[in-house]
Amino acid sequence: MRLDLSLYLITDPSLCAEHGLLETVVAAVRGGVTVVQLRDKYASEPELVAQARRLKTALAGTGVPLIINDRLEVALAVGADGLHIGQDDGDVLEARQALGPDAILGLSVQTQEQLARVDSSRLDYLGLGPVFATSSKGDHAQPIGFEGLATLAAASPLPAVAIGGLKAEHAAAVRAAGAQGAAVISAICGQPDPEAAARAFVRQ
Ligand code: TZP
Ligand code: MG
Repeated sequence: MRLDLSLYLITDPSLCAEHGLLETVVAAVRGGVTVVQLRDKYASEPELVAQARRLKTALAGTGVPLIINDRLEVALAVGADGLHIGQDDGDVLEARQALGPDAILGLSVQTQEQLARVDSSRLDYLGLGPVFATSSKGDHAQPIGFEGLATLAAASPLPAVAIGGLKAEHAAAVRAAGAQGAAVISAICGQPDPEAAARAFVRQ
């Protein structure tokens, strides 16, 4: 499965609750989402495994990969397409060895120093940001703006998605800064019409 990072949806349990997690994801994929990441900081392993299984079934045949945030054991239990980890979420080498060579493995990068340490032979993509401050992640790092994004993207050894406070109107600026696409929560989850919200990015 070729990795298309152009519109990367990250789920949030409360923001996606309005229409239901599954319904939100299915609608967003109809609207043009190309990657789905299941992210829930507080769900128990059995809860997350059950959610991941439902999403995996819903995404089967769409060509849209299911990536699990942080929880290697969940990704392994459900045979997810991939895993996304942050700087403090464990070791890239260990994750790669556990997942095998074919899984998608992504890493969040906020600074040049982190970028310089990236083990590109074991990763498939990077998440760069936050571009803007956002209430969707309480403990996010200092926003880097489009200038910081462009600097990181230019130095990135891997394809990258931009993240943090991005809306459909930013899609062109994200690409101009050198990222393959935008990773978003609130611009799609919790919107009155998640399908239309996704489509608005694709049209830009
Ligand atoms: N990592 C950096 S910012 C962020 C994450 C998970 C949240 C992005 O959410 P939103 O609503 O698209 O700003
Ligand atoms: Mg994390």
